[in-house]
Parts: sequence; C-alpha cells; structure tokens
Amino acid sequence: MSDSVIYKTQGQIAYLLLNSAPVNGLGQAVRQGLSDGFAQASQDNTIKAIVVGSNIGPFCGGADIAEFSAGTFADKPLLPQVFNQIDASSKPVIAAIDGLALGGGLELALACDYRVATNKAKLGLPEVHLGILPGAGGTQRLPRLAGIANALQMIVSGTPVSAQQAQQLGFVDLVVKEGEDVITAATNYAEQLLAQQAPALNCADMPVDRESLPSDYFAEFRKSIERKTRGFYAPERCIQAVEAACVLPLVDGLKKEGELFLECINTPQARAQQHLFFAERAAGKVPGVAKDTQARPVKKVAVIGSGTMGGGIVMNFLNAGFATTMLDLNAQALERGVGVIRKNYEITAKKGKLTGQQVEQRMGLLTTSTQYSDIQDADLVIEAVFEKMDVKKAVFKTLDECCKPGAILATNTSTLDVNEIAEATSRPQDVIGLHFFSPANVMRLLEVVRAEKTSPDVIKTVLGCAAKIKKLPVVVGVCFGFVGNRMLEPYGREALRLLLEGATPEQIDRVLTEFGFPMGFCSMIDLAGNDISYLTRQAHPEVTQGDPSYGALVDSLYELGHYGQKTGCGFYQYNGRDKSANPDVITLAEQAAFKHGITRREISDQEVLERCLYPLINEGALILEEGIAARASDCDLIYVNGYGFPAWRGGPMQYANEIGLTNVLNALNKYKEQLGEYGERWFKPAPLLQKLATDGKSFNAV
Ligand code: 3H9
Repeated sequence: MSDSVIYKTQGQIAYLLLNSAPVNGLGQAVRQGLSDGFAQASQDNTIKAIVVGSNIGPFCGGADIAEFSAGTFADKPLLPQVFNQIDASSKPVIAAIDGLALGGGLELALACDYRVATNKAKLGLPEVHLGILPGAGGTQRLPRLAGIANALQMIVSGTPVSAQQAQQLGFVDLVVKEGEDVITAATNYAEQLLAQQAPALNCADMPVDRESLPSDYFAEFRKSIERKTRGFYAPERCIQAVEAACVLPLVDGLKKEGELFLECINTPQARAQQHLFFAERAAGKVPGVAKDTQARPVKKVAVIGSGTMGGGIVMNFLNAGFATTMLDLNAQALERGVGVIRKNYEITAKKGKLTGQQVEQRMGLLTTSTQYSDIQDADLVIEAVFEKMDVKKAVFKTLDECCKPGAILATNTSTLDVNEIAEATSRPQDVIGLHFFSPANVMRLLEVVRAEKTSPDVIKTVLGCAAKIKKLPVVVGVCFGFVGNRMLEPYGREALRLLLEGATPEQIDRVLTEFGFPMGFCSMIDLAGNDISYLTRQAHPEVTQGDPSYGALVDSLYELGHYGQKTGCGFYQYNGRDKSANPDVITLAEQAAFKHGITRREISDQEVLERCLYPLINEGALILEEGIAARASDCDLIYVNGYGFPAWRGGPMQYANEIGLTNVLNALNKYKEQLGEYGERWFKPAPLLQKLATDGKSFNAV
C-alpha cells in the first residue's frame, strides 16, 4: 500500500489514515491507498468496523486540484469508484473529521456510514468556486442525508458549515468536544455501534424527500440566485445534479452527476476559476521575502485621515480586534468620521449581522486624536489623506518625527510615487504602500506597494496583518497607478476614444456587461465621478503622452459640471435610480471628434471589446516586463477582486491565455495600422507579448 494512506488495526477496528501533506488532497496515490486499504479491511474477518481519518493535518481538502489541468484526475481508481466501494461496505465505516472536510473530502465522509467531527471542523462542497460540481457523489448523497434544500444551498453557494450545523442538518452524528482526539472519539463511537450491532448504511437505501418542497421549488431557487451567478456555468449544473437526486435511484443519479461533472471540467470557466485558486496561493510567495523572515509585532494601529477611505480602513482593523486610533487635525471631521463608522456598524446590526454588544466592542477599540504625539506607540500607521504629494510628504515627515523606531509607515496612495514619499522620512525601509479599494471595509483587494527600500520584514508584517483583516494582498512595485489603475488607464482611454469615433455610452456599457463586467466603463465613471477622472489627468499630464484628444469627452462634461451620478448628469442622465441616455453626449462627442480630426463611423461590438481589453492586457505585459508585478496571475487577482473583471474568465491575463496570445497580438497590430498616428502611439505590442506569442507560450510561462 502507498505511504499516502496508513493502514493499521487495533482489535476489531481497521484504520485508514490519510497521510498526504498539506491537506490530504485526493490524488491518485491517496485514491489507490484508500481503495487498497478498504479491500484489505473488507477481506479481513477479524475486522468489524473501519475508521477513516487523517494521520497528518486536516481530514481532507478534497480532490487534488492540480490533477484537473494535468488530466490525471482520470487516472484509476477514480474518486467516485473508491467512494462507491466505501458506501457499499458491509462493515460500518466511521469518518473521523478533524479541521476540515471539503469537496471530495466531504464526499469521502458522506460515503462513510457515520461521521464524527471536531467542534472546530468545517464541512463543505466548494467545487462551484472551481467552476465544477461535486463529482464524487456529493450531489447525490448530501440531499439524502441533509435534505434537498440544505444540500442545494451548500452545493450552489459553496459555503461550508460548522460541525454543529452539520449535526443539526443531519450529516454529522457526533461532535467532539474541544481538546478531545477525534480518532479516539471515532473508535469509541465504532465500539458503541458494534455493541449495538448497528448496521452499515447504504445511501442507495435512503429516500429523498421531494414531496415536502413546493412544486416550483427549483424554479424559485434558480430565480433567487440569478443575479449573483450571472455568467457562471457551474451553478446551473449543480442544480441539475441535485434535481437528478430527487428523481433517480442513487446509481443513476451518480451517473448523471458524473456526466455533468465532465461537462464542467473542460470549460474555460473551470480553468479560469482553478487558475484563480492557485493565483491566490502564489500571491503569498513574494520574491525577496524568505519563509523565515520575522514579522514585526502589530498590536496598535493608527490611521491618519477620517474621510471615507480613512474610516473604511479603520473599520477593517476594529473588526479584527486591533486597538486603532483615527487621527485627523480637524476635530469636526474626526467627529463626523466616528459617526459614520458607528452608523455603518448600526446598519449591519439592524440586518442582524452584528449584535449590539459586538458594535460596542468594536467601537470600544477606537480612539481618536488630533495630535500626532498620541500615536507615537503605534506599530502600524496608515495615511489616508488628500491625494497630493506635498500633503502626503508633510504627513510622512511628521510621522518620521513622532513614531517609535520600527513602526511601519504606510500610505494609501493610489497614484503617487511611494519612493518619493518614503524619501520624506529618515527611514524609507519602514515605508510601504497599502492601497485599499473603496469601500475599504468591503473590498477584499489590497495592493501592497513595495518601494525601492521597503524591507522584507515590513512586507511580511503587512501580509500577516492583511490576512488578519481578511484582505487579499497582492504585492506590486512602484509606477503610476501601480498595477490596477495603470491597467485601467488604457481600458478607459479606449472607451472614451471610441465615443469620439462613433460608439455610444450605451453600446460600450452593453458590450462590457455582456462580457461579464458588473458595470460598463461609462457607468463606472459616472459612479466614481467625472471630476476625479479629469483632476487625476490634470495632475498627471504624462499619462496622455501629449495626445490632445485623450479624455476630450470627459473634459467637456467636466466643464459643463456634469460629474456623473452626484450631479444627476454625466454620460447618462439620472433621475433617482432611473438612468437614461444623455443626448448631449453625442453632440459633445461629435464636436470633440471634429476638433481633433477624427472621422466618425459605425463601430462594431467586437471592436469595442478588443479595443477596451487588449490594450489593458498589453499594459499587463509591460507591467510584467518591468517587474512591477511578479507574475501574470497577480494582475488577474487584482482585476477580479478590485475591478469587477468576471471571475469566471480568470482575469485579463488568463483570458488572453485562453483566447491565445497570438490573437491578442494580431489584433493590436491590426489597430496599430488602422488607427494611423493614434494607433502608432497606443497600440504598440509589448515586447514580452510578442515574444510569448511567437514562442507559442502563455503568460503562465513568465
Ligand atoms: C473536488 O474535491 C472535486 C470532487 O468533488 C470530484 C473529483 C472527481 N488540491 O490554501 P492554503 C494546497 S475539488 C491541491 O495555503 P490554508 C494549496 O495550493 C476540490 N492543492 O492553506 C497550498 O499549496 P502551496 C475541492 C491544494 O490552510 C497548500 O495546499 N476542495 C488543495 O489557508 C496549502 O493551502 C477545495 O476547493 C487541493 N484540494 O487553507 C478546497 N487544497 O503551499 C481547496 C489546498 O504549494 N482548498 N491545496 O501553495 C482550500 O480551500 C484551502 O487550501 C484549505 C486550506 C481550506 C484546504
């Protein structure tokens, strides 16, 4: 038997202990080990019951995800075969679940007859997040054990439940108290079962209770998830599999589940979502930051600035239990800022997501100050003041004077040069960028901007803090806009230019939302405010590279005071929540086109999509070449988690991989030629893109 599963016996009980670090993924060797162990225990007449547990780490994190792209998930024995073998056992099988049972891990437990779990265990079927469905019996066995509605909810949301919840739902038999050993508990449980002559249970004999649900149950369920799952392929297949469980005997339901699983596994969506899974893990591995780099202790946090951004950042730290000081020189603004934080918590409490006591606990961690001397003992200081270099430098000079040695000094700038800010202090090694995304208490993405002299232990420390405040940190280098806003620039530039060439805001937004963005570029600018876009461009004239037509339409709207939603007019007109076309936009676009010598024409949807997306991808290639991002998947994480790029497309770089880099390159060259001087200026393919395309490689090769 392989070392991946340890087989041992004690008295009349056989143990199959998964032994494959780090999470007992169910790769081929583990499947083989389980199958062999089972056969051995079944044939041994002295063995009366079998315990399946873990020898190392958590119970089981599911199928080995890396095997899906490699194709080796289909190497025998197949996971469903092994689980069917377990389910059919004539001897009672008890799963001993420590830590977690996810995906195939839970399916393994469901194929057993009884389940014992530690009280900290999490049990779930998160396959839908990988673009697939539970393909080893989960969609057929869970409805039988936990009921259709509970199973459907768990499978389609992918959200795990606690051991206690699982017990209430009926698929955990015993929850083990804190500190108790789960294998010992499972052994005791097995002995009780044997003493009672309890039978082995076969899922095939368990009925599915469809009758207690209304006839339109599935139709209503589909409606309820429609908005949230727009564009995703797997959720509908999950539903179909559970529907099958309602009408088919287990053996046929499993067959149907297998077919649906295969329909999902070879889709671009499954590749994209699995790409993002590994991207998140890769982002934690930062070049130059060794595994053994010691993080600095962080107990006290200070945030400079009590505006929307400052307040949102503060909330993250309060939520995670950090004593936090909000500092603002303006006492009134400070009071307002505290009021907004309290109000936000109270709204959450009204929705039942926080108790009144939790609100007070969080508010109790907050102190305020108008004086820098009050934050001299802070371990981490985050500046969130007005986005102007002089203002930021003055803040950092003061922080340098007042903060204790070793304090980490972070800036929340989204565009400014972090090296320059760092040089305003005598300790540039302690300075770093922490670019939160608005609303800062909601958005998961955190761009961690590493300046030239930022020390590795500072990076290590902020990555640890980011995990505590439940953010997804992605480390990037210094350049205008870092990764996210820098890639956004060409995307927006082309959307605006297309308006001059003949597209309408409605067309652009439709094409982009059909692609999968929650909102098109024109609606997004209206939401954020045209004035922000205008003022940023004024502050960074270098971005336009002297192109006089750059952003011309935004300039016209800005001059008319049409800043977007906040003024009731921008690319669209707003009447409360109602949005309609702004007829002036076409006139303004025609005027700007005339002024800049642009001939208006009919623009195809394909051109809108290619011209918005391909320059963004090309910018990503330049970013990679310059080492601003360590890997293409980092750009993808930033785009999916900060800019609404559809997760099911895996991010812009993965999308390019999927459609082929040669196609992206050819299209860029086509527009370079077609668009004359404008094309020459803006459609030059990045050398890295050219090289990878020529070599037949993808961005994953970088
Ligand atoms: C499935 O089961 C399909 C079946 O229904 C049907 C099949 C026919 N595979 O996240 P961490 C690696 S689909 C491969 O940093 P944590 C991970 O890449 C599966 N590798 O630790 C990382 O490697 P590295 C359904 C995996 O403690 C290391 O383990 N299951 C897998 O923060 C540590 O991971 C899931 O979707 C895997 N299944 O979180 C669960 N799991 O060190 C996916 C982990 O080289 N996994 N790795 O970077 C998770 O959600 C989290 O990893 C987990 C641990 C909660 C388990």
